[in-house]
Amino acid sequence: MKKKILSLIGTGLLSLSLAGCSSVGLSVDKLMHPPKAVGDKAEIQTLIDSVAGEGYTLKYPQSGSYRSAITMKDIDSDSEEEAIAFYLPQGDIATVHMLVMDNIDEKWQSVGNFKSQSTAVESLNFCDLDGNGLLEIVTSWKTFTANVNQLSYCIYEENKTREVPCEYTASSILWGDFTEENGDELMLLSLASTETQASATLLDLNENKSELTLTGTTELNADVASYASLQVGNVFENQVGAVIDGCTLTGEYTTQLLYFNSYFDSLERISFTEDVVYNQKLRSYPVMSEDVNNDSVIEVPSAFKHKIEKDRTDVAAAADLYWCQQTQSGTVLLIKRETASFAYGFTFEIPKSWDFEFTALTNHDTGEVTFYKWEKDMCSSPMLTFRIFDKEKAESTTGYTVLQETDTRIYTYITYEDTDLNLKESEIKNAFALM
Ligand SMILES: [Ca+2]
Ligand SMILES: [Ca+2]
Ligand SMILES: [Ca+2]
Ligand SMILES: [Ca+2]
Repeated sequence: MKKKILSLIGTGLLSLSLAGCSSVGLSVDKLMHPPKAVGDKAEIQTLIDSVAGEGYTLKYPQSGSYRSAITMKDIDSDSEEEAIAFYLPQGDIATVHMLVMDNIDEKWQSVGNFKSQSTAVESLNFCDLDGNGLLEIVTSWKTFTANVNQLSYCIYEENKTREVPCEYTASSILWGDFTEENGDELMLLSLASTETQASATLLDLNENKSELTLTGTTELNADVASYASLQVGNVFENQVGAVIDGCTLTGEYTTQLLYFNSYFDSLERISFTEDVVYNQKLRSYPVMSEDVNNDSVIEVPSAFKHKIEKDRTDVAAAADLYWCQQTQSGTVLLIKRETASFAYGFTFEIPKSWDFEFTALTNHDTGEVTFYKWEKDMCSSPMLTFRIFDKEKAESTTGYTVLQETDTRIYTYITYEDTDLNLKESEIKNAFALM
């Protein structure tokens, strides 16, 4: 949890605010793929100039992993990169072109030029639907309707790129081997809009590679207004699927788990129906699903506020997180419970030995998060205090045990006598993690 809980913040796309959330595309870790050699770069530029004509504009995909106007990628697995460029010819307003280029016999040349009916590129993606180890190009084009993007699907073979007819639209796309045979499938995710229902659709390529075929489809939660995090991974033991963390119009987060059921030959959504307190449908904290115990199954967080006495204003309740693993049968396994301080950016894993009620309260004036036993609807004895020292203030940490330091803060703790804390120093250190 420590690394990924707010991993999207670095991109500036996700706000800490509980009131609202922004949509994001796929991971943005590979934004730039510039040509390796200056010579190649210049040749590619010359080629685009000659194909696109005078006064064209380069266009940049607006989301996804590839955000350059010119993307370098080895599509056909020959260890040499091909180049893909998007441009709008001069005088046009709604026909962005996708130009595919390859270096054949020491010369960069056009191996496909496709004219869209779009003013902008949403994302450029590569997947392998026929499972031959060579990538296909899936482009998502913006339309005039928000969250409805037109898809195109191209195959590059024998120095030629050809387009396979594709009438599908999607808000976002994912791909992976969801059927666990015959290469990837493409998963189209659509948010509810004036034109579309909230749904997921699984597509594959037919045998003679002439059309995309429907492998499965399922309805999705129509209250989800944007996607906050999309992942492909194990949704329960030995079952790959899609984990969709979404944000509702009212600013709450919710998770949907999808997988392809080979027995019933259908795309299924796991319903969060088991009646246990921590099996939560909506959460107000921006915590995304993540594999928190490294067993390769992705856990879904439920996030609550800790208990606090009525009318208290000197302190605020910290977050109480339950990391849950869903199962095919609908039962839920509790994997880990943590207290999280979003204000100070740390988590503390709750030890199994705490079989009593407790709470964790934050005092922003003193920089402290304190765990108390909770009895008769109120805090009783304090057990453990994390104190976060601001380095700028240069206060003495004497009496506190230091856990970790960042550029601006020193994280420390103290314990109290005669409590049920029941933790050694090493256990406290192990349970503590920065986000
Ligand atoms: Ca290549
Ligand atoms: Ca392929
Ligand atoms: Ca497959
Ligand atoms: Ca896990």
